[in-house]
Amino acid sequence: MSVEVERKFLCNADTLKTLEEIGAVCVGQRQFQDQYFDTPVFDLTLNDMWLRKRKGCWELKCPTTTTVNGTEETSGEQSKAAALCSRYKEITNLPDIQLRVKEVIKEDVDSETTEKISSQEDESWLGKMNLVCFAEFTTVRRSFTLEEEGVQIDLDQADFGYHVGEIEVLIPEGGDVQSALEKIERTAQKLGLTGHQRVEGKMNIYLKRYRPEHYEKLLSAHVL
Ligand code: V4E
Repeated sequence: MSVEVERKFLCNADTLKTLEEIGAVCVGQRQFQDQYFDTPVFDLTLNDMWLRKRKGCWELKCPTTTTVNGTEETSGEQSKAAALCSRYKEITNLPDIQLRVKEVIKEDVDSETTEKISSQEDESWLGKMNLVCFAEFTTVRRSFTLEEEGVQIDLDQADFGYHVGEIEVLIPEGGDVQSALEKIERTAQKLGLTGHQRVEGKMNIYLKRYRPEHYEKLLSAHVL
């Protein structure tokens, strides 16, 4: 299981030129559709858990407790640079996803649902866990690497008209978060990013625009 440490940034007309100037190498462009699922009362997202289907594969992004310099972090203690970054564990094994989801949702799910149903194609488990799609959009992503830092930089264009960049480092669970944060901070400086505000992700904008009730609930719960 890996942990994704990432910082989002706003792109501008110079972003591509700057990436070239700092030696970032374009490693490709791809397009994917994401479908996000939750219960009608938002059991998953209120716990900051994000279940999605991307390119036919299930993924669950959930919060992770990370340690920096051997000490468990609490939100008030983060450095300014760390506060601009998010950290999520990514689970991609469907039976593990189903178990985790079952732990969180309040529906009474019989054990057969998670024992028997684990094929990527069979989606009947969604209904049994009362999961419905709440967001669906397509992203065109251009990816770059900055080899000297070991970071990936993605430029995303979502089909609902939002453009956002992210600098990301993947580490194993329990891996060196401090080093990942430093790589991201150095890359941000090379890109000339000066803002000290967290930049909104695609989902923030999507929910604000198309699912305002869901968005307000997540804001009130301090998930977004
Ligand atoms: C909304 C959200 C999550 C789902 C979407 O994650 P995100 O990283 O924005 O999507 P994407 O397409 O870039 O995924 P990738 O391909 O990198 O895996 S996961 C966590 N959240 C909440 C959240 C937050 N609280 N703050 C910020 C800045 N971003 C996301």
